[in-house]
Amino acid sequence: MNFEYIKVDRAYETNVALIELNRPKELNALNLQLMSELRNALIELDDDEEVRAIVLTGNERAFAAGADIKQMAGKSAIDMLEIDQFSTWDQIKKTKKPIIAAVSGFALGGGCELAMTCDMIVASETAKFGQPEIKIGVMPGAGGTQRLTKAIGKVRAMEMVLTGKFISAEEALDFGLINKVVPVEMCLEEAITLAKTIAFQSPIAVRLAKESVLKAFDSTLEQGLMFERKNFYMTFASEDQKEGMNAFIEKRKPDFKGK
Ligand code: DAK
Repeated sequence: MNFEYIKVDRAYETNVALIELNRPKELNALNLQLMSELRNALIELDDDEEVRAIVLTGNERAFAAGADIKQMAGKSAIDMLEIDQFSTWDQIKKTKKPIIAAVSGFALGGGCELAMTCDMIVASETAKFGQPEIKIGVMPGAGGTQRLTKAIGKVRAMEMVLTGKFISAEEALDFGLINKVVPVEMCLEEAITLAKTIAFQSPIAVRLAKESVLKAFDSTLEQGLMFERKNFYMTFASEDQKEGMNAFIEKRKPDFKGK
C-alpha cells in the first residue's frame, strides 16, 4: 500500500494494524486524497485475515483539524454533491474490524467526527475536541450533530456545535465521549494495548459484538435485542466458541483462529 498522506503499518505479530494520518504541516486537514487513501487502507485491512484490530492516529499536535477548508472554500453545493465524500466516510462506518482512535492535539470538525466514527477513543492530556464549523459559516456534515449528541447529550452538543467551543480531554472523558486520558507519550501505546486485547479474542465474536453494539444507535430496544440474540446464536457456529469454552474448562488460554 503506497500512500502520500497516511502511513500504514501492519504489525502482524500482534494482529494490530496502525494507520497514521500524515499531513503534519496542515494539522492533518482531511483533504479528498487523504480520505480516499484512508478508505482504501481500511478496505484492505478489513479484508486482511491477519489484521484483527486497527488503530488510527495523528501526531502530537493534531489528530486532524478538520476537513481541508482551503480545498472546500470555493466549492458549490453541486460540487460537494458530485464529489460524494460520503462514500469515503461511509467506509469507516462499514469497517467490520474495531477501530481505535488515538487522539493527541486537535480533533476538530471532520477530525472530531472521524474520531467519533471509530469504535473507541484513547486521548492524551493535550487533546482538544470541537465542532468549530459554525465559525466558518457552515455546520458539521459528517455526523457531528448526531454522534456527538448521542455521546454527550443535547445541551453539551448544542453548546459545542453552536458556539464552536473546544473541550479538553478531561471534559471529553467526563462527558462520555472518550474511553481514557493518558499522558501524551503513552497515548499510542495505550491504544495499541487496547487493540491487542481485542485482537486476542475471537475475531468472529468481536465482529458480531461490534455490529450488535452499533445496532443500538439506530434501532428500538426490542429490535436491538433481537439482533443481539441472533448474533449470539451465530457465535455458536464458530470453532472459536468451542475453543473459548473448552479453554476455560481446561484452565488454559484460548487460541482463537477466527473459524
Ligand atoms: N483546513 C486546511 N488547513 C488547515 C486546517 C483545515 N481544517 N486547519 C489548519 N490548517 C492549516 C493552517 O491553514 C496552517 O497552514 P499555513 O497557514 O501554515 O499554510 C497550518 O494548518 C497550521 O495551522 P495554524 O497556523 O492555524 O495553527 P494554530 O496552532 O494557530 O491553530 C487551529 C490551530 C486548529 C486552532 C486552527 O488551525 C484552526 O482553527 N483550524 C481550523 C479548524 C476548523 O475550523 N475545522 C473544521 C473545518 S470544517 C463532509 C465531511 C466532513 C466535513 C464536511 C463535510 N462530508 C462527508 C460531506 C468536515 C468539515 C470540517 O471539518
